[in-house]
Amino acid sequence: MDDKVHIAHPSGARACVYLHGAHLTSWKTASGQEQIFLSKEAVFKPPKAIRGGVPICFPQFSDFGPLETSHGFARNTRWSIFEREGDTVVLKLTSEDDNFLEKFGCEDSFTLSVRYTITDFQLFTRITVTNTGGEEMAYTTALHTYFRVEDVTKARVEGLYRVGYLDSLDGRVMKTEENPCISISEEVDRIYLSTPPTVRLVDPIGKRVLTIEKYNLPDIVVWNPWVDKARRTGDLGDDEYKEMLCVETGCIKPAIKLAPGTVWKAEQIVTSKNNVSIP
Ligand code: TA6
Repeated sequence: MDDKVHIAHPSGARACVYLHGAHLTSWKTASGQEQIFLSKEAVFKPPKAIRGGVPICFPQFSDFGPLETSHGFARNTRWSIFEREGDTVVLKLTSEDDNFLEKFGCEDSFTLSVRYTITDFQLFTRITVTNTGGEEMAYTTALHTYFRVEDVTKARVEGLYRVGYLDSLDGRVMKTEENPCISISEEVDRIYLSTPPTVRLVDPIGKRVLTIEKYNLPDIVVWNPWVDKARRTGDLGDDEYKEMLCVETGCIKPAIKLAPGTVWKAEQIVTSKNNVSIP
């Protein structure tokens, strides 16, 4: 059985999703432009997470949870296809799919689904978590999206002005964003909390503006490894940090608490404006 699914839109837009981690690795808009970064060194061999694309961090983001596995296990596990038609695919992972208790210490009973839909210039990602157990479950989650940029030193993130963030490069001390636009000239690893519903990623050299809208995903991580961390990352080319910028929407702090038998939904909508001239 193939390990990836292709979805397409009549406009010519198309995307590719691996069953391994329900991992979107490519999204091209109707203009044919690739919006997602994928490392040339990426390893497509479970249980290694694919470097680039959209790793789904669940049931925890980084070490924001009890598991030893950073970013949880959903991104390293094979999901199954639940629904598929044209411009949409729905993939599912349930706690019955594997022994996540023995392997990772996860005691929860859950169903996790992700629904990708594309239009000519938009990517809709809807996440649904159902607590199928008899106990409350707590989790953190994020869409760890590696956006493609032509030159990260010229790119910027807008919309986080005066938002508080945990600086992962400084003991996760709480700081406030003092710049209306976030630009990248060194390693950046920040967890912005309780962010506005919409932010923008501007890629002047690529002539693209990506508008990221989110529902029920209050937090945003901005990450670029820069030179040294890129060199230390085996599945990332030394210079590839220049072509990527992670803007990751999620629920990181506080964790989500889901009562038995209840459902949690969240959605991210990315709209890409291509061939725009940007000052
Ligand atoms: O989202 C930012 C981050 O938590 C960074 O600290 C860095 O570790 C990145 O994720 C990549 O993590 P990974 O486990 O995929 O190498």
